[in-house]
Amino acid sequence: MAVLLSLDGTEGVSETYSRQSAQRFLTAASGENNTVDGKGAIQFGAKTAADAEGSQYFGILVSLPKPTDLSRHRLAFRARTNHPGTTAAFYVRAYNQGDNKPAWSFNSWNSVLAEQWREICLQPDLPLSGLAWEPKVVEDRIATAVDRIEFIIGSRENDVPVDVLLDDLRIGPRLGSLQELQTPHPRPTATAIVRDGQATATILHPDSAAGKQAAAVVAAAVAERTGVTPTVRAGTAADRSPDQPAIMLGNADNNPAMLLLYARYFTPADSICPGAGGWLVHTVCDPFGKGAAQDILDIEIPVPVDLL
Ligand SMILES: [Ca+2]
Repeated sequence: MAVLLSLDGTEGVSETYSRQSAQRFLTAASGENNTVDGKGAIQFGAKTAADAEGSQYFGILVSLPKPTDLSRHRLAFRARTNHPGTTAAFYVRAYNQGDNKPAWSFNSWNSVLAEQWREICLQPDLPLSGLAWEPKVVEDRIATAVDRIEFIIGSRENDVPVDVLLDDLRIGPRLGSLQELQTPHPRPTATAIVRDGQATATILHPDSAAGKQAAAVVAAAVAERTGVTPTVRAGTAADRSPDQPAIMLGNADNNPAMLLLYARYFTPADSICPGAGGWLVHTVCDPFGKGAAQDILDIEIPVPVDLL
C-alpha cells in the first residue's frame, strides 16, 4: 500500500462536531508510543460536557492533496486511544470534492480503539476492522473524487475524557470478495515438473540426512523418467510460498517450507499424520494463486515417513 497522508501534524486539518466545546483539543503528537511512522501523528479529543443529554461527538476533517478516486481502493491507517473505556464510538467518512455528504461512511460503537496501536482497514461492503459500512448514509454516492476524510469519536458518557491518535494513512487496491467471483479458479489436472529439457520443479526436503536421502531417491526417479535431474535442497521458511512447482518431502514439523500450507489446511502432514510407518502423497494445485494455466504451482508431498 502507498502512503496517502503521513498524518504528521495539524496542517490541513479542521475540527468538526462540538466545535464550540472549550474542552477539546487538536494537536501533533510525537514521542514514544505516540507515532507509528516516527514522524508524528494527529491527536484530538475532549472532555465530554457534564450536562449533555445523549451522545457527544468530536471530529476532524483531513484534507487530501488532490481529489482521489477511492472507488477501486481500500484505505488503511493506524489508530489508538488513551481512553479506551470511554471512547466508544469511531466513525470514518470520505467526501467527494464539493459535496457535503459522505461517499464513504463507516462506524462502530464497539470500542474498536484500544490503548495499543492497531491497523484499521476500510473498504465498502467488506467488514475488515470491525467498522460497519453505512449504506443509508452514503446512499448512491460513489467515492470518485475524495478530497477530505473525516474521523469522528463519540461517547455516551458525560464528563469523561475521549481521544484518538491517527497515523500513517495508506491507500491500496480494493480486495475482491466472494460476491464478486465470476468463475471458480481453474483446477489443473497435470503439472509439468520438467519442460523443454529443464526442470521446473525443485525438490525441498527436511534438513537431515534422511531427508537428503529421500530427496535423492525422488530426484533419481525423475531423472530416470525424464533425463533431467531437478534441483534438490533443504526446504526453508523462505520457501513457504514458492513461485515455481515444488516437490516437498517430510512434514510441517521437519520441513519449514510446508508451514504455510499446513497452517492453511492445504496439507495435514505433521509428526502425527500420517505418523510413523504411514505415508501420504498428494498434490496441492496453485495454493497461492501464482500459477497461470501452464505454470501451475503444484506441491507434491510424498511422505515416506519411515524413510525420513
Ligand atoms: Ca505520521
